[in-house]
Amino acid sequence: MGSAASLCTTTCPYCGVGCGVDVSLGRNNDGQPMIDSLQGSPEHPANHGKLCIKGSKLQQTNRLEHRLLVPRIAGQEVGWQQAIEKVAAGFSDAIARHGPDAVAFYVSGQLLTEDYYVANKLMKGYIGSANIDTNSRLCMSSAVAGYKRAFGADAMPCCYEDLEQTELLILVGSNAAWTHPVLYQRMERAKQLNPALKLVNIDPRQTATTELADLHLAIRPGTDVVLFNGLLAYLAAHELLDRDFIEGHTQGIERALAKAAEWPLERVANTCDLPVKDLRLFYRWFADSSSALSFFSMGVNQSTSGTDKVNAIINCHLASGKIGKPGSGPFSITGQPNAMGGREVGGLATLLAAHLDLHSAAHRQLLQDYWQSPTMAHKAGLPAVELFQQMAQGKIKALWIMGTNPMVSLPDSNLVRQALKRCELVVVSDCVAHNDTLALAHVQLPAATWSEKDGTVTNSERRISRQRGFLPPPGQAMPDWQILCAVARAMGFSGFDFGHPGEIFDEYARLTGLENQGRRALDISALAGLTHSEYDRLAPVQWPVSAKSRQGSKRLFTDGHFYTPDGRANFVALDYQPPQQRTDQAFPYVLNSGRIRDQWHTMTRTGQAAELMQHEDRPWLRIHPQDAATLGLAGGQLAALSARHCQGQQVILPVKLDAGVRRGELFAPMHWNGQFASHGAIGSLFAPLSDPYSFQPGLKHAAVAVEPVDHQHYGLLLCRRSLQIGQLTELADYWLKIPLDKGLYYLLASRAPNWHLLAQYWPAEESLSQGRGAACLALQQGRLDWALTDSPSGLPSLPTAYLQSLLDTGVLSAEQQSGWLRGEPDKIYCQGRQICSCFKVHEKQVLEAIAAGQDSVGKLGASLQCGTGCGSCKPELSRLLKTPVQPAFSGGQSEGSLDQRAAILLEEAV
Ligand SMILES: Nc1nc2c(c(=O)[nH]1)N[C@H]1C(S)=C(S)[C@@H](COP(=O)(O)OP(=O)(O)OC[C@H]3O[C@@H](n4cnc5c(=O)[nH]c(N)nc54)[C@H](O)[C@@H]3O)O[C@H]1N2
Ligand SMILES: Nc1nc2c(c(=O)[nH]1)N[C@H]1C(S)=C(S)[C@@H](COP(=O)(O)OP(=O)(O)OC[C@H]3O[C@@H](n4cnc5c(=O)[nH]c(N)nc54)[C@H](O)[C@@H]3O)O[C@H]1N2
Ligand code: SF4
Ligand SMILES: [Mo]
Repeated sequence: MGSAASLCTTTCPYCGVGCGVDVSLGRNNDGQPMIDSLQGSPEHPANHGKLCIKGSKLQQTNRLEHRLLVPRIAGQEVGWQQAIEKVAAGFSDAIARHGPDAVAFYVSGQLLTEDYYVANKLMKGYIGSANIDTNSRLCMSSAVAGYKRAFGADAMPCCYEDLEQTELLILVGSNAAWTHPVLYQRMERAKQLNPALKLVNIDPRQTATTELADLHLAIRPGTDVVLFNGLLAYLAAHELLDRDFIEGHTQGIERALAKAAEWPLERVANTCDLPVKDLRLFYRWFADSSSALSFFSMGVNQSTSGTDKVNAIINCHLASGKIGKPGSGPFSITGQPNAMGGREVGGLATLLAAHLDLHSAAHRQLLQDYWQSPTMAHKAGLPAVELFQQMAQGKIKALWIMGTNPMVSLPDSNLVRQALKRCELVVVSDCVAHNDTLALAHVQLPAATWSEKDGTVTNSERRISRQRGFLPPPGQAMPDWQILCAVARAMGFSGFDFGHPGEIFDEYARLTGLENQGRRALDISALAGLTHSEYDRLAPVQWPVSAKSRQGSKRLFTDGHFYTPDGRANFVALDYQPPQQRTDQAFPYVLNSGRIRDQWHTMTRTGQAAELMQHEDRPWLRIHPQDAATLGLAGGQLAALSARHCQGQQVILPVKLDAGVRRGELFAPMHWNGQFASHGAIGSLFAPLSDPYSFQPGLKHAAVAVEPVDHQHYGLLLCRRSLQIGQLTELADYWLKIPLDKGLYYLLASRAPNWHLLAQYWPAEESLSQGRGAACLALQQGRLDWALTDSPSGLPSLPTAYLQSLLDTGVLSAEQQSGWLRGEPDKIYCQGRQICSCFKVHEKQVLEAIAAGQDSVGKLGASLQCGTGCGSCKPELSRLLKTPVQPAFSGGQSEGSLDQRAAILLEEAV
């Protein structure tokens, strides 16, 4: 495989931890550069050499066969020039006919800062509208709004080192073990080094993150404001306020305290549904610790009271002076790799650019002069949810979506579909050839992606790092900033003649310093004027990077000065607002949603990697065993979910019993979509209701009805190539698609299955079907072409390694054939779920090792290697160590029995 490897350092394109990645490059047999191997950069301050499972599998998700390679108009391949002209003319025409506010960009926290900067400049300074919003609206906007209310700027004060320096780590609405795994491992290490460090986990569910917690507050969803108001009241009642800090650096505490005083301990306990003794313990710990860090994420932000939740947390830090000091502060953890960069350049409908204020005439003029642009947006544009609502009413005529998949990720996806259908011109730039949004695009533009494009991203601790391009973009794919500049020029605008991303960065860096003099938090003017090669070599650095802080800044507010007009931080007086999506008799369950360990969002990349589908191969609906019993649902069975606004349309998911979910609540993953499931996309169930300050939708709290669905016939189809979606719909009522290394399988359910159609889709040389039920095997020259097995009672579960082995084998033996037809996989494959994806260690091996006396995560690692690679599976290993039940595996992999065992195990832990 090629000549001597060269090394390139870049940044992981997944989460906001922002890990450095060292890539060894080689050449393939055609002499083309390719990734030989990759590992975490030991020098990068975010990860010190660590990567989680998603980062370490980046090679597998960078596959050419799924890429969009050529621009398309109405499904037809066209050249770039034609595509650019079409987009430019479409936008110019809509603006000429209906004004600048009739067009919009919907962009992404997964773009690079340079892409984002150009998109924002084009929309605000040239088109003259602020209709540029982003998927960060669904992610970070409550944190932005909360910081601005309290500090006068979107300025996150903390840094990762605080994880090691704090005495009390409070994880609020974060499942960091799965979503920010490298930081979670830092927490684990910090606890090992300092056993006095306490960790509190505030989450309605018991999650992998709870494993590390000294205290789990399984809070009633949506009541975080009450919990933190209660803490503020407790601090005041026990005279634990930091009077010097409050008097010297804040304003408004009296009103905040008056509101908090309405929340004595018992009332908090009642509303949050928490034991008084746990609350008291938490409050005592907060008061007694000389430092405390609130690490918060989507359980806080994605709420119709998300901004208030953020301020309730900040109030407590201000009141106790636990801010601007090592180990202390309200630490908003960003989800996407560059949600921060987007906020910095101002790529949201409610911002201007680079921390300049959209509502200040002086700032608008300053920016217009700087850009020398023909116009300037002067009022807020439409935030994401409202943008699509207005579009559904015909008010948006042209839309350009970049790097996001709103058909899956926005609430009320039926409305999103109507909106896209109503919009006259829908342009989508993406790196993959198919997703649910691309399916509705008039123009599809092939974007270059990670490993092919150059620019910067900012991680959760304000650290700017370079993403570096080291592979040529495939086909005609181009970096987003280049596509944007080409369209801007075709629309007749000057100001978009950038030849290199470093030139964009330079323009942006200068802007942050413009008439700043310490007035705006964001200042990276010391990075202006870099040569291309200095930009290429740029080392990770935390903003501000100004004349005063050339080496960057670890923490903000160390001098107690904030960015409000009087320099004081604001307390915010807060009332409790219950979640807007209320349950009632008809829709009695709260549906919570979020992430699983090995998938990234809408699966366009991670869904391609067979290894990342093994940890959870289907979208489990997690439900408490007693609720399941009431509903007549068994583990593994399918359940149908509906919400009032969905008008009878259902989402259907297989059930997993989980005593770590509260009664009356459900949890489902956000990832599945129309490419992987017929009824698995949950976005339609969430009503488009948003926080009044941040406009962030409440994606953690839908009101739904649940009922069992019995399709009567269930099958697993193993095959070498995909079926068209139309074929699948003919074949069965319900399907899920799961990739394998050289092939795939479908899980099917149907009231009246049409299995016979398979023989028409894929005529076989030889087919065997003397098995149970509809089990059959189609062979080509003795090799498996496709194979079906069925089950009367629920979606089948067969070990992935077994399915893969049937595809990998050449001519199938008589034994293998009859095993399939009897529905009995070879026992060597019946190892249970894969727990460790790095070393492919399965549940049964772990349980056997535990039975043989390996009684710690470390010992399991020493004997099986599990947990010694990326470490993402360590919380699960630690949970298995607590299981009292010994492995009882039969031939197949019965989810029912695994579920029951998991339920027992969780119940014991509760
Ligand atoms: N594996 C993986 N990692 C990811 C991503 C991914 O897709 N996959 N995406 C990245 C992105 S963009 C993001 S934004 C982050 C998200 O990272 P997280 O916020 O950690 O992940 P989520 O699973 O969305 O939600 C976190 C928790 O909020 C809890 N929660 C729900 N309602 C409430 C409530 O009312 N109060 C409290 N206190 N908690 C509540 C949920 O039960 C859930 O466990 O993950 C990033 N990392
Ligand atoms: N129910 C529910 N819904 C949610 C959430 C939830 O917790 N629950 N979480 C919300 C949150 S926090 C987030 S961040 C969103 C995420 O939701 P999305 O942003 O919609 O999800 P992704 O799958 O990350 O979409 C990114 C798209 O960009 C493409 N892409 C990748 N690289 C590039 C590139 O360089 N250029 C371009 N042009 N395209 C590229 C990918 O192929 C993919 O299609 O989902 C939100 N929706
Ligand atoms: S924690 Fe994982 S997904 Fe996040 S940046 Fe690091 S390697 Fe990438
Ligand atoms: Mo996110």
